[in-house]
Amino acid sequence: MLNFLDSHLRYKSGAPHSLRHMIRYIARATKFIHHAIKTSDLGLAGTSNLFGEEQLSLDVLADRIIMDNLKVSGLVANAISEESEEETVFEHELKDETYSVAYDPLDGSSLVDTNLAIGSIFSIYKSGPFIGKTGREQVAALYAVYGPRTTLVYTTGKGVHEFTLNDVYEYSLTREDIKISDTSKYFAPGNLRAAQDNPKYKKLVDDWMLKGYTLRYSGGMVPDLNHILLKGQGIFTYPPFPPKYPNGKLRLLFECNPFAFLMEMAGGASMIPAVSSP
Ligand code: AFP
Repeated sequence: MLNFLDSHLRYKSGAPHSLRHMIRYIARATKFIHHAIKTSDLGLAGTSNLFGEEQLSLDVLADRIIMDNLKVSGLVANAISEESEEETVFEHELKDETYSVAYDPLDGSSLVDTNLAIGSIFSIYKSGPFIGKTGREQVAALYAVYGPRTTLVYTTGKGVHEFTLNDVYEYSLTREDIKISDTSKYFAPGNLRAAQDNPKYKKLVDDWMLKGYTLRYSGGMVPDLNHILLKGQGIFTYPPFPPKYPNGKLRLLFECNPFAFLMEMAGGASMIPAVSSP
């Protein structure tokens, strides 16, 4: 019985009713996105379907699916998507405890046309303005990976747990209490070209190669970090690359905070530079 997301949330997450309910709506959204990825004919922006109607690109579609689900949950006061970056404040009557949700609807969307794994990332706070919030204030973080299988990994601060979408569209527990060890043999060096201009980064990468670490890098943060989490070891980096990304490319609110929370809850460590993209 505890094998499904609903019951796991209820009996193992330690989360209040309102948060559990909201996570269920997020999981619901990821099922629609899974379906859209499997069935859409790529959905490249500006293309039209058989009936001549313009198609939404997958990232825009994913964004709408998530925003709609957050809205109907009735538990979200405000939400912000990496896709729009305009905060949406929900005006409906909020009765229970409410939340603020920051999300990246389809991270790695540039990989869609080549059929590499992609994902959605969610960072959840007690409701309030996003400005001034720190990652430490998150009450939950989760992500979905759309790969050969669709999986969902969540934490509410009590362990990190993985669920796999089965053929009747239920998330069923595949790994409970995922842990990361202190040692590593994998490295995922994002933005490797920065090593050309950054001697410290070059030294680090050389050191990993000299130690015989195995490279595991797809160019999608979600599957790359998911690999580290599920193998229980690994290092992921994404250093700055001026002038294009003087503070690195990854976004603190949408990508770094939720993954830092998940990694730390699994016993790993995260380091986010003091100055990072908002
Ligand atoms: P997209 O969503 O624009 O494809 O970016 C994905 C991503 O933010 C992250 O998933 C990767 O770690 C990173 O970009 C890779 O970026 P570069 O290929 O530009 O280094």
